[in-house]
Amino acid sequence: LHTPSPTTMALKGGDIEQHNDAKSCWVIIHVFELPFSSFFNLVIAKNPLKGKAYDVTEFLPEHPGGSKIILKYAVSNMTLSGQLQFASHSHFILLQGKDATEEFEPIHPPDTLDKYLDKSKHLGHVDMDTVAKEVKEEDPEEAGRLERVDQKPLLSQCYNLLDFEAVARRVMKKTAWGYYSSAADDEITMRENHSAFHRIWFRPQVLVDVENVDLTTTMLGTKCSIPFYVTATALGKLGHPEGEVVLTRAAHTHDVIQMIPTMASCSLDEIVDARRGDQVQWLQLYVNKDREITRKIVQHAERRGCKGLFITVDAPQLGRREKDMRTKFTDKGSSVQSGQDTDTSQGAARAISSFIDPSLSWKDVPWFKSITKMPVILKGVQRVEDVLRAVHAGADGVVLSNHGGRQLDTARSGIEVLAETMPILRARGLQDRIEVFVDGGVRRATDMIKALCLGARGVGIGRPFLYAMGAYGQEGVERAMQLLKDEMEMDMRLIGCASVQDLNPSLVDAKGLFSHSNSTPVDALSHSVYDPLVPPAQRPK
Ligand code: 173
Repeated sequence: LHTPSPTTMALKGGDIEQHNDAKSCWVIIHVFELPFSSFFNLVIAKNPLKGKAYDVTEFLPEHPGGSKIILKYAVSNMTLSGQLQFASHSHFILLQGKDATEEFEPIHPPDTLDKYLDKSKHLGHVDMDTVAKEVKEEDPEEAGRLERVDQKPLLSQCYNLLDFEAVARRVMKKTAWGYYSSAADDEITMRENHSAFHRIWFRPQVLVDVENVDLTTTMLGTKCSIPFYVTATALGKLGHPEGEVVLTRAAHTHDVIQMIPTMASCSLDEIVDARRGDQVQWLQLYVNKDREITRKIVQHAERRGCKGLFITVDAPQLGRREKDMRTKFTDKGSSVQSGQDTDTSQGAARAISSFIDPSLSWKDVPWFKSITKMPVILKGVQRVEDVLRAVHAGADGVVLSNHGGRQLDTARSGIEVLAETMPILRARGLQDRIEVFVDGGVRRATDMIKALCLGARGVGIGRPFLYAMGAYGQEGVERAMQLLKDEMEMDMRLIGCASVQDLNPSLVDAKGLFSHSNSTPVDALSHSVYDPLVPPAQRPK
């Protein structure tokens, strides 16, 4: 078996097939462009795919999803698409066979393999006509889903952000819904995030001239049309074949800021390239155990124009999301490498999160400040003590967040932490030293306004835009944003404020916010497992 020179040889499928075990494993990666607004299966049928082969033998043991899954595809002759990403020891690869596209493309931005796999492992192009075709298995649930897609409500029938969630639940692929909608353990924090807003009541002021209402504000020095930003959410291509760039385009339409996730399906460059005009983006950062990788990501993002660095600090380990675990990426028991476990049991996110450094600590904050001029914001702060620490560590901001309820279940809502934080910052004269953001559970403009009244600069919104994107694409996201603007304009009039600067704590009653004794969500899990005593139909005589 020879190693062909990358430049001169077009490999044949047969060449690759021989390298199908842990001793020598070659894979074929398809690189192809997705035409605008097509779906995977159509795209694959229409576009002749171009293959590139890689030798991933040495990488097998490092693959966060286990080596078995790679070998499975190597053996079954399916093509793989991979991408090395920010994993432990420099990279991870994921695969994309013809029928694995939907499962694996979301996890692998298109530039990763070329970027991170040593050039000597790039074997060259493959003549795809010589590669055996894999017959796609029928997914028994797909027909039903397509029917629901056909029957989904008109976009104009969606009147609020929760409507998109209801539609998305019916029309999204199960893996996408499982991954996006899941949260940690009993999902109590996720529900609390939204219901906490219901424990805040307005104290509107009357007889204020609100003919013209100004919703604009600035966040980290950037002017934007309304005080929310699209927060970072991973794996955008699970919900839409084009992924995060759809959010970029909608954010441009509405002049709102987008936070780019480390774990995007699109590459950072693709998301940056999708920017128009003076549109502003921030970078959300997962810190790699290998700080050189992190430094490269940060400095690359800065060179490409990102205007803020949001370091996620609430995820030294990813929370258990059981819904996601149940709709995990399946490696249906191939046994090509006996003795080596494939850890696909933990759901989409956990399988690919092993690169995150659990040793990240306050000691690291100065280093981040030293490698970038972007403002540094800590995302996922959950108590006032840590807000104060962030100020003293020189952070430019914090996001009071519990990661959409996806990390520590029964952690408090961001809005509650905000109400705890701001009076103390004010008492110490620190309120202008940092910008305070909140995310989690924002579904209505009233939620956003409450956060602003309590002192937030802006709020992050994540899932609702994914649902809007999954259900209706870019138009859906744009409508979701428009609905928030419409709601906010009306709410501002009704509370008696003509501009965002006028929002202040006297306009809300948040006394009940700290009470955790009511509104505990029904513990659905234990309810449905518990079999109550059923009285006999007829009492024995
Ligand atoms: O919440 C998440 O799912 C998340 O943040 C994540 C982290 C690492 C990989 C994928 C997703």
